[in-house]
Amino acid sequence: MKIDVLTLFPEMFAGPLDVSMVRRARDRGLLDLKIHNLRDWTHDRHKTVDDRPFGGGPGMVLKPEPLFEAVEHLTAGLADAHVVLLSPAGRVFSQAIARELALRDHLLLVCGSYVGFDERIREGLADDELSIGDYVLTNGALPAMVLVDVVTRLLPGALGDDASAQDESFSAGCLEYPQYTRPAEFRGWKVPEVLLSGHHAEISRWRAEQAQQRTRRLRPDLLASPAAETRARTEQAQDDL
Ligand code: 4GY
Repeated sequence: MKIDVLTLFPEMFAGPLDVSMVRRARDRGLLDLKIHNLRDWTHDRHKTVDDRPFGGGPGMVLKPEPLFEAVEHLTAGLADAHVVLLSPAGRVFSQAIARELALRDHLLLVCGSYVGFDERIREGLADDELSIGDYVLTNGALPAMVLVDVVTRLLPGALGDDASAQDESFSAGCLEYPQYTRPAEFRGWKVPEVLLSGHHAEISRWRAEQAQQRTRRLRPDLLASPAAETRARTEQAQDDL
C-alpha cells in the first residue's frame, strides 16, 4: 500500500513511524509511506499556505491553491488514490473504517491546521473526512500518524506469523479477556486457577465470560455494535452444535 501525507509539520513524523511494526512494514515493502510538506507547492517568497477568512473572524484558513496543486501532483498518473481529510468534523475513525482503508492501494492523507480548510478543498479534493476523536489538536499530524499506524498493522504480512489482527477486541466488538503470565502468584495475587488447569474448553468458556462481563462493565456501547451482534450469533451457533 502507498500512503502519502500532506502536512505543514513533516518533522513531527520522524520517530513514531520509524520504529516497531510500521518500520518493519516499510522495510519489507508492504508500506510505501511518504511525508510531504505542503509549503513545497507554494510559489511566493514566504511560502504562504494560509490566509484570513472572508467575512472576518479569528484564525487563518488553509488556502486552496497549494493543496489542489499538491494533491494533483501526488495523484498524477495513479489510478485510484483515496483522499482523506483529517479534521474534527470528519466521521469518527474506527477499526471498521481502518479495515476498509487497508483494502485500498493508495491513500493520500491531508492534515488540517489553523482554523480549518477552505471549503472548496472539501468539495473538490476530498473523498472522505475522518476525525480520530471529539477533541481539537493543534494540527492533523498526530491524527495522520494514528491512522497510518492502525491501517499498517492490518496489511497482510505486517503482523508476526502467529498473531492475528482479526480476532482482537474491536474486531470482535468486545474487549479482550484478562491475560496473565508467570509468576503464577505475584505479591499475593494469584492467577485464576482455570488458566493453570490445562482444560482448553473451560479456559475458552472462562475467557468468553470474562470478555463479556468486562465489556458490559467498561464499554457497554460496544455491545450495541453490529460486530457484537455478529459475534453473539456466531457464539449461539456454536452453542447449538
Ligand atoms: N480530532 N481528528 C483532528 C484535529 C486539528 C483546527 C482543523 C481530530 O482529526 N484531526 O483535531 N485536527 C484541527 C485544528 C483546524 C484541524
